[in-house]
Amino acid sequence: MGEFGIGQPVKRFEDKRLLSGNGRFQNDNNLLGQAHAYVLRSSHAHARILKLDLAAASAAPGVALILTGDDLVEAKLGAMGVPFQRKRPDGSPMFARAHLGLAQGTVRYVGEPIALVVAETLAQAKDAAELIDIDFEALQSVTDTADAAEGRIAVWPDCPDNISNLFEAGNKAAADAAFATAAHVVKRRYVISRVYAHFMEPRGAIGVWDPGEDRFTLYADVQYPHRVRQALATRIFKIPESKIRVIAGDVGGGFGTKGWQYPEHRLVLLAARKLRRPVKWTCERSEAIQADEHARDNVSEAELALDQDGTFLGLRVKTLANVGAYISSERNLLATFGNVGTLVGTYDIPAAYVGVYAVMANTNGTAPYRGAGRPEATYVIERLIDDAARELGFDRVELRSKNLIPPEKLPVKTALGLNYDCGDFPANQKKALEQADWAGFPKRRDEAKARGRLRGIGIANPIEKAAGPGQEFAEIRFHPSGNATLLMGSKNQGQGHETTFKQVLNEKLGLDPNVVQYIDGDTDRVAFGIGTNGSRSTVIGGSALWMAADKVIAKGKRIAAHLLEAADADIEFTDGNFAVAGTDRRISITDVAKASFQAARLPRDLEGGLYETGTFSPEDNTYPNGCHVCEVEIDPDTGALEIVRYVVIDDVGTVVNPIGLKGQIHGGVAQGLGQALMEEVVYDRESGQNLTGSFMDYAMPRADSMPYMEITSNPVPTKRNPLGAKGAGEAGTVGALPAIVNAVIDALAPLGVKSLDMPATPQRIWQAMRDARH
Ligand code: MCN
Repeated sequence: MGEFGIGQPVKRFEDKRLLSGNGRFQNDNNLLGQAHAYVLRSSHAHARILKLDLAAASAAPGVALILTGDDLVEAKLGAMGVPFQRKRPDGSPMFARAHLGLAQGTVRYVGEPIALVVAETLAQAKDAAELIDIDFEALQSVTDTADAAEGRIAVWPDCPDNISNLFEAGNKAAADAAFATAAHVVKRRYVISRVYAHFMEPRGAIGVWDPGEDRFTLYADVQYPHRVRQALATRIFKIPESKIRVIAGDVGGGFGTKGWQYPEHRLVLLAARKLRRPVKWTCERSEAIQADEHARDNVSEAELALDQDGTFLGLRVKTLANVGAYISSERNLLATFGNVGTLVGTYDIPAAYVGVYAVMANTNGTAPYRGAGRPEATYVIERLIDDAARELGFDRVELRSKNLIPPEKLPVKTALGLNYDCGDFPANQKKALEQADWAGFPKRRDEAKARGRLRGIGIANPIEKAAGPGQEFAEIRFHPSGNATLLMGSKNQGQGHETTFKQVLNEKLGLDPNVVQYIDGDTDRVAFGIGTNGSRSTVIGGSALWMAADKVIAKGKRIAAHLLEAADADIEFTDGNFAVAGTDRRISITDVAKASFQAARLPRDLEGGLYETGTFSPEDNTYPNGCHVCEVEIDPDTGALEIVRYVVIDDVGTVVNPIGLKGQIHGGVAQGLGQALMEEVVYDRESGQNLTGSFMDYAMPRADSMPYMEITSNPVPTKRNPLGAKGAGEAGTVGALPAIVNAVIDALAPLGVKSLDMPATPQRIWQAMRDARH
C-alpha cells in the first residue's frame, strides 16, 4: 500500500536516531548508585585451582563484593542445562556438563570466569582482581577438534573420548546401498574454521534488585529478552518469572552468538541482591573473545556417490563438531545438529546419511552464528560437487544443472527429512550465470593471465531452513486519540525491525508509520516473545502482526457498522478506511479507534478499546534459496586476493523491504567472506592459549575487503505464512562461504592446487601454490 507498504524500498525509520548518536545501547545505561564489576578469567586452558585466596583483594580500596563459584553454590543457583537427551556412539546417554557461572575447582578453557569483583569503580575492581591469590595446577589441554576426537587428552575425566553425543540424520542403509552400486565415489575432508562474531558493541549487563518488590531487573543486550527472563527465573534463580524484568535497548549486533543466557547475567543480579545496589558489567573488546561463545569449528568427511553420467545417488557425511569445554545449554548443540538437513542442498540426492559427533575440547563453547549450521552444510555439499566435477571430468555447472531439484518436483521431502515447499533452483542458477557472464569467463581469465594474474570463478546454490516452527508475538495498541503503538516480541539487533514491521502494519491497516510508536525488548511492556534468530522475525513476527491486524479489522468493522448505521457484513476495509460497500459512506481507522474508547459510540454488546494481539507459529520451515557467483583474482607472487565480481540471486519469497533485504544479504556475504578469506580463532596447540585475542591477530573484513555486489531477487512466495515471506537474515552467509572458496580453488587449479582450507589468506594461497609446484 502506497509508499510504506510491503515491497516498498522504505528507508529505515530507526536510522535517524541511530545515525545521529541517539541510540541507547547497553553501555549507555547508567543507574544511580551503581557499582562496577570485573570478571577474573582463567589464564589456563585446563588447570586445577589449588588455592583461591580473596583476603588481599577483599581489603583493596573500593571493593564491595567478590563472588566465586562457592557463592553460586551457596545461593543455590541452578545451571542452564540441556532439556533433551541424546546418545553417545556406544548408545550410552549423552555427556553434557553445564557451567554454573563461575569455576568449580577446575578451569577448562582460557577465559572461563573464576570470580566477579565488584567495586566503586571499574579500575578498583580490576586492581583488586589482580590481588586475588590463585594457584593453578596446570593440566594438559586439547583445543583442536580432530585432536580432541582422538581422545588422548580428556576435557572431563568422566568422558575420556571427549565425545558428548552422536546425532544422526537420514537413512544409513539406503545410503550404503547407493554407494555400493555407484559408478563413482568422491571423498573429501573439509575443515570449517572457528570464528567469533565480534559484535560492534561487546556484551554488557546491569543487575538491579528492588528490595521492596523482591524483584530483579536485568538490562542486557540480549537477542531474546523473554527467553532470558524465563531461563533466569526457571533454571537459574528458580523464582517466578514475574520476579524478573529484562530490558534490552538497542543491540549493537547479535548474529546469534549474543543470543541467550551468559553467566554474567546471573552474576550481576546476584551481586545486586547482595549489595542492594545496581551492579554494572561491560565486556571489553579484548575480553570478548574469551568471554563469549564462538562458532563453526567442524571437520567433515564427505562422500558423494554418482552414476556413470553424473547423476547423484547418495551422500554420506561424518562431521566432528567442536562444542567446547561445557555444554551449558541447548544453544551449544544447536548449530551442530539443527541444520544438517540442508547438507543435500538444492539437489536431488535420493539417499543420505549424516553423523555429527559433538566433540568437547578446552575451548569456548560454540553456538549459533549467522547461519547456524547451514553455511557449514552448504560449504560441504557445494565444495564436494566442485571436487567431484574436477575429479571425474564433468563441467561443474552442468553437474549442478543435472542434479538440481526442478520446481515441478516441489514440494519434496529430502533424504535428510526436510520438506522443501517451493522455489525455482534452476532459474536462480540460470539468472546468476547470466548476470555474472559466466560464459565470458574464459576470456576474462585469459586476459587476467596476460596481466600476470590468476582468475577464478565459483558458484554455489544455497538453501537453508529458516523461520521454523515456534511462536512469535505482536500487539497493536490504539490510543484514545486514534494513533497506535506497535509492540513486537522479537528483538531487533540491527535488522531494521521497526521499519519492516511498520511496513506490514501500514500494508494491513494503512497507518502512517511516522506516528506509530515502536516498542520491543522489554518483558514488562511486551507480553511475550521468543526472539530474533533463525531468520524468523519477518516471517513469524510479521505473521503474528498480520493476525493482530486482522483482529483490528474485524472489530473495527463492527464499530464502523454501528457508526455508519449499516450491517456488519456490508462493511469493507481498504486503504485504512471502513466503508459501506457500494456507497461513499466511510470512516477512517483513526476515527474508529477514537470511537472505540467512547462507550456511547459503541454497540452495547461490544467491549470498548482497540488493542489486539497475534501469536503465530508456522507449521513448517521456510526454505530461502538462491545462487551466488564469485569471481576472484590472485597475485601469484604474493597470494593476495581480490574479489572482482559478486552476484547473488536470492529467493526469500515476498520481499518486505528491498533495501533492508539487500542490506541483510550484503552483511551476510560480508560475514561469509570474512570466514572464507581471513577470520579465524586460533589456539596454541600446546598451551591452549587463544592466539587471536585482538584485532591485531584476528582479521576482520573491512569496507575495502568487500566487492560491489549485484543482488537480484527471484521471489517464489511460500504458502507457509500469510506474508509469503521466507527468512533472509542469514542467506548471504550461507551462500558466500562455498562460492568464495570455490572461486579461489578454481583460480589455483591450473597450478595443480586441488584443495585449500579456509581462511584462504594470502599466506595459505601462496603456500598452496608453492606446495603444488614442488
Ligand atoms: N526481509 C525482507 N523480506 C523478507 C525477509 C526479510 O525484506 N522476506 C528484510 C527485512 O528488512 C527484515 C530483514 O530482512 O527486517 C531481516 O529479516 P529476517 O530474515 O526475518 O531476520 P531476523 O530479523 O529474524 O534477523 C535474524 C537474522 C539472524 S538469525 C542473524 S544471525 C543476523 C541477521 O539476522 N544477525 C544480525 N542479520 C543481522 N543484521 C544485523 N545488523 N545485526 C545482526 O546481529
